[in-house]
Amino acid sequence: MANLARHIDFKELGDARGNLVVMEGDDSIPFHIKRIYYIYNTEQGVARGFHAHHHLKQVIVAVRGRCEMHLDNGKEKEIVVLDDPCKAIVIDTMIWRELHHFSEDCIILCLASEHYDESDYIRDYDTFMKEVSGK
Ligand code: T46
Repeated sequence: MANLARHIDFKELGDARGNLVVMEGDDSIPFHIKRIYYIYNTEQGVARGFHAHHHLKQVIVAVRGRCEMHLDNGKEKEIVVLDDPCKAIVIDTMIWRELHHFSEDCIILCLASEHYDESDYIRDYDTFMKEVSGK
């Protein structure tokens, strides 16, 4: 089986009032967090992503609902289901990612190692394949 994403299990600090999960930069998150964004209200049937990053690393977690993350390093492919607010994945550099099958209530939280930089994106799959295979 491919292992394109590292998995992080967060401790759920729940009590009688409800649940609480902590993510700390340079600790349970394996980099200094420079940016946080979240994706929600994704229309049914819509897929997102379809790119890779040269330098960006991200931790991604479905804090509500469910979606599928399709990962590809140019040699192997893997599908990871995100459906647990206590379980995140770390996506390294040069991994093609697509997000599919969002549930209506899905909220995806993304912690990023870099500020937003469009020039870090590889949005064309053929270009990604050439770069990742060193051609
Ligand atoms: C990723 C997946 C999981 C910004 O201006 N700043 C930002 O920090 C981000 C993330 C996006 N944008 C702009 C760029 C586009 O005009 O917001 C628009 C939507 O972004 P994009 O089409 O890249 O969204 P997704 O959901 O396809 O991809 C995003 C992240 O860009 C990407 O790094 O891994 O979520």
